[in-house]
Amino acid sequence: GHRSIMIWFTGLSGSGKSTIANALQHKLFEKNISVYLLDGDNLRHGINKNLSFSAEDRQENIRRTAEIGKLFVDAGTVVLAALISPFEKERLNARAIFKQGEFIEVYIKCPIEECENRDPKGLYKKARKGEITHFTGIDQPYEEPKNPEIVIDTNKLSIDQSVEILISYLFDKVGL
Ligand code: GGZ
Repeated sequence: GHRSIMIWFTGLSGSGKSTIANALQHKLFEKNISVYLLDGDNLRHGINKNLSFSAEDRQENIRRTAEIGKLFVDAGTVVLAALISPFEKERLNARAIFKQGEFIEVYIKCPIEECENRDPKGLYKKARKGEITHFTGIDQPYEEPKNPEIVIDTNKLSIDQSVEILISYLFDKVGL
């Protein structure tokens, strides 16, 4: 057996949350760890499809994802959650659902200029043109985490390097 924990990724759109969470999921899977990825963008097609990008609905998005994650953790799974989760208060509420040491916040840090350069889905371009509103970093805030367990700077680190940092932390510090 192994410990079950929530690893919560926060960061701007295009910062690399989903990519890194996916790569980490595969690495853990290879090590025979029971792991499940809750990706904000995917959940918004199913259980969270009634939610918009208003501050209120993001709050509910974060709450539901944390509660679902808690169920998986109780069932013995390592859960990876990849959500922009832009508000510190809501991230702290998510953390509070879990036991001490069970919630690991990973800040996927990347300057907005770089995220906007990457713009993999063309969303920043649309937001600049006003075609989509309430876009994080453009016309809605992103509050940087104050006390994340880990900060990963994707402007400086490759995906492989980022995953290595996470794997070391999980096995050496968390004792997964
Ligand atoms: C932010 C938006 C928006 C707006 C659509 N603001 O980078 P992506 O495309 O693939 O992932 C983003 C996703 C954000 O959903 P989350 O559930 O992670 O957000 S939150 O935690 O704040 O509730 C982005 C896309 O949806 N997207 N419109 N206006 N991101």
